Amino acid sequence: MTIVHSWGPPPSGAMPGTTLERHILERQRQTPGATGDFSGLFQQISLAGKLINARVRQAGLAGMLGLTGQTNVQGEQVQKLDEFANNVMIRSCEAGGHLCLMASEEDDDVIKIPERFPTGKYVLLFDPLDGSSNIDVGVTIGTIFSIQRRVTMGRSGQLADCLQRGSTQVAAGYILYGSSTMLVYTTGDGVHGFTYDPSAGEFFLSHENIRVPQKGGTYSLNEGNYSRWSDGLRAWVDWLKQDDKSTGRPYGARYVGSLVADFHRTLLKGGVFAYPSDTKSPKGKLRLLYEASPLAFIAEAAGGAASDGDQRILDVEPKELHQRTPLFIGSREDVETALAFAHGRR
Ligand code: P6P
Repeated sequence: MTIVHSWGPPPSGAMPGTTLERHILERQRQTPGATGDFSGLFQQISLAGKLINARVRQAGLAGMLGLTGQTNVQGEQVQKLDEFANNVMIRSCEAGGHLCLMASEEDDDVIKIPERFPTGKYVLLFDPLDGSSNIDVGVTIGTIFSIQRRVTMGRSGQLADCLQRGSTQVAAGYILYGSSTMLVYTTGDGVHGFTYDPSAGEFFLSHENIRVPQKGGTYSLNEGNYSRWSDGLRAWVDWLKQDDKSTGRPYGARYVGSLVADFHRTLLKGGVFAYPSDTKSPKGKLRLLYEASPLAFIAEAAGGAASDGDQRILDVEPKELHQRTPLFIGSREDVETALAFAHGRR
């Protein structure tokens, strides 16, 4: 990975760094047959990220903390910022003519494009603000998105356009609202990170061609679920904690409890994040289409791995819009070790 120092506080006349817009347009020019549809959609997602970022940074002042009193399709308490982020993603992307359909963690059903707008060839699936339980305590949260190409015909998209395997994604990314605000994305050819400069109102390329280390030194999962895990999984975590310098153990434990934060650290530093199935969540807790699948697309594009415990996340054939999945993701060697224990091969 090349750390590209984005535009700091420039002396007069300093050339700016590479903005997200310039990066996307340069790739559009290098893509035969590109129509600009993807570039246009990406600009709208970037705008949504800037608007959500501004509100997240002022949540406490803008009366945006706390709950709305409603629950979403997941049965989770909807936070005011969740609702705001969901509306911003929808309003920013619905009118551009690039999408035939959207789907959100916050909406039970697919989100149709209003009749007054043209439709296009892409489908956008997203978790508008993941980690919402952390909003009121100032912990990093994030927006996760996945872009698929439609497979149905007609003006409007259909559920089938959403229920596609992760391996067919056109692009995937996330926006991290942390100590800095970053947008990380891939189209499958390299993973690139952009850091937001609020003084310019732009995302600047700061992490070009991110590669996840083949092996790391941290593990990230909620050990509060230890009693609910399989014997193999417990054996794996117990193994990680043993003192054996030759295999880099004990691993360090890192768990934010916000998927985007835990994944971003794993992507940059290596190691493994897991939210396995357990007796409380037999299908896992995380959602396939707009959490595990986009992050798996990024992990693999960066040289890492992502599995549901039995197969690649990107090979899972989705059956339902909000279906959940177990997830092991990160450094290829660490994910393979976790799977070996989970299957009793270690
Ligand atoms: P637990 C946040 O609510 C979330 O959906 C993910 O962001 C995070 O990885 C996970 O749940 C944390 O779940 O059960 O450890 O609190």
